[in-house]
Amino acid sequence: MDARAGAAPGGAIAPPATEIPLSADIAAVRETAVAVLRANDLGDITRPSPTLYPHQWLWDSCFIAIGLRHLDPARAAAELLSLLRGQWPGGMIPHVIFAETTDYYHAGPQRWRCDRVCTTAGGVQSTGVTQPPMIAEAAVRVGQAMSREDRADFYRRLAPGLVRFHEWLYRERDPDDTGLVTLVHSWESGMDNTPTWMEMTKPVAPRAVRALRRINGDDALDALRRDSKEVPPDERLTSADLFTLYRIVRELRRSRYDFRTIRSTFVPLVQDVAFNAILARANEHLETIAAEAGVRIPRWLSRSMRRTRAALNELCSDGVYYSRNFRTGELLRHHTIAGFLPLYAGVVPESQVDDMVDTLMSPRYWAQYGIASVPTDDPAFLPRCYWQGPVWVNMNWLIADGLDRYGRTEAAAAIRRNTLDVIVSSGSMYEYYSPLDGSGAGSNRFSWTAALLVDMLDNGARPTSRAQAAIPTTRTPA
Ligand code: 9WN
Repeated sequence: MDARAGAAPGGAIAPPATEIPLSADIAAVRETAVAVLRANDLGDITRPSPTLYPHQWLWDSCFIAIGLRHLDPARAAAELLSLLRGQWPGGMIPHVIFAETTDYYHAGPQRWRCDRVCTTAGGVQSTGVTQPPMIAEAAVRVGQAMSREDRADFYRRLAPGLVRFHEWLYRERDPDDTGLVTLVHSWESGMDNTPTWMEMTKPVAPRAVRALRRINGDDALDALRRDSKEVPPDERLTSADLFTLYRIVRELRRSRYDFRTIRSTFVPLVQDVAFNAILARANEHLETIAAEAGVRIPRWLSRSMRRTRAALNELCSDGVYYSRNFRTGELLRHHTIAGFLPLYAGVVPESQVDDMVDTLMSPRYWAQYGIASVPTDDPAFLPRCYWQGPVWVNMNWLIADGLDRYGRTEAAAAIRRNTLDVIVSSGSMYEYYSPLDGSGAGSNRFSWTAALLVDMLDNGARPTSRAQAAIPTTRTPA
């Protein structure tokens, strides 16, 4: 059942910030956020963080554009249009488009070698997989901040590539017309080491990793990785998991990044619930953008897009949404933040919404600071480890947006307030935060945290006075 009829219309910009003045302290935190965005700006792309992530990431650029629209709508539009530079002739928009920099990234072009094995954008280096299709959402938000003429021009430039991207998603990744697209790597989900994906990848660990695991010697691998120089290793995924992800990239490369070939390999294949929920919402926005730009959506694509909404509800069991193993059809029964994204898609039946909100607001997900990416009572919960427990600002933003459209505006406001509290009391733009004590973790000076903070503040959300009192006097410089 589709609950959209009962949901409030989405996408409108909330009351302008000018209506609710910022206190000096909050204005200073906003300035820190703006400085982070400026420092990470490489021209028409923004890197997610200055050290750990020196290139352009697909969904990062979308969240970044959502914040940048308040500062400079034209620059925000450029951020999204620049994603098309990396679009492959078949339509895929890669998860990372490599910038011309010698800065180190642990999964750089040499791991993918896309140019050598298939036809890519040419002249632009990228990875061979994609990431959650947030472009249409970001484009609509940016469009709202533009004049009618500028928006029409922006949409005309974006729409043809965006339609081709959605065509690729269905043609390449849903060849059986299930309505759900299938992911071939956890990096495509954006939630790299979430327990769901780790359950799927563990069995295909490289032989050496499995051997070391048997003798509890996986720590030996730590010396071989370089992504944990900026961030303590226990805030990132384990070395064993990381080397497994590298192995999967190798296999994808051998398959020339072609789904029909990948299907016959050992690569784990997942119909990821969060990715498909984001796609369902993106499809709605794509229709708006295409109509305004005068670009036709092929009939077959419209049919596939419609199927996604219904298919998402096949992923629900006893009121909980899960991802599904594409090969076996089994639900991957891990409770994680991904299971709440159907609220963002607007596909949760009205009768189920309050139960889901109660779960979100319960101490399982909402400890001191919500929302934990893995429930705090789950054996896999680690408060500062990446996608295995920390609060992520983009997840909170998406869920709050969905709740608004369901008319659960108080819950949405509580999530935004709480998100602002956690950022503001740290005083810095961390990649993620512990739900237990609000301490920042992962990379600092992280762009989407900064951008979404600006977006929430400029749309009128405010932290509590408790958080303002906790603002540190010394902040990490941008
Ligand atoms: C791999 C850039 C990206 C985010 C992902 C996050 C992390 C990359 C990594 O950083 O993943 O794509 O090297 O760890 O998990 O969501 O897009 O910020």
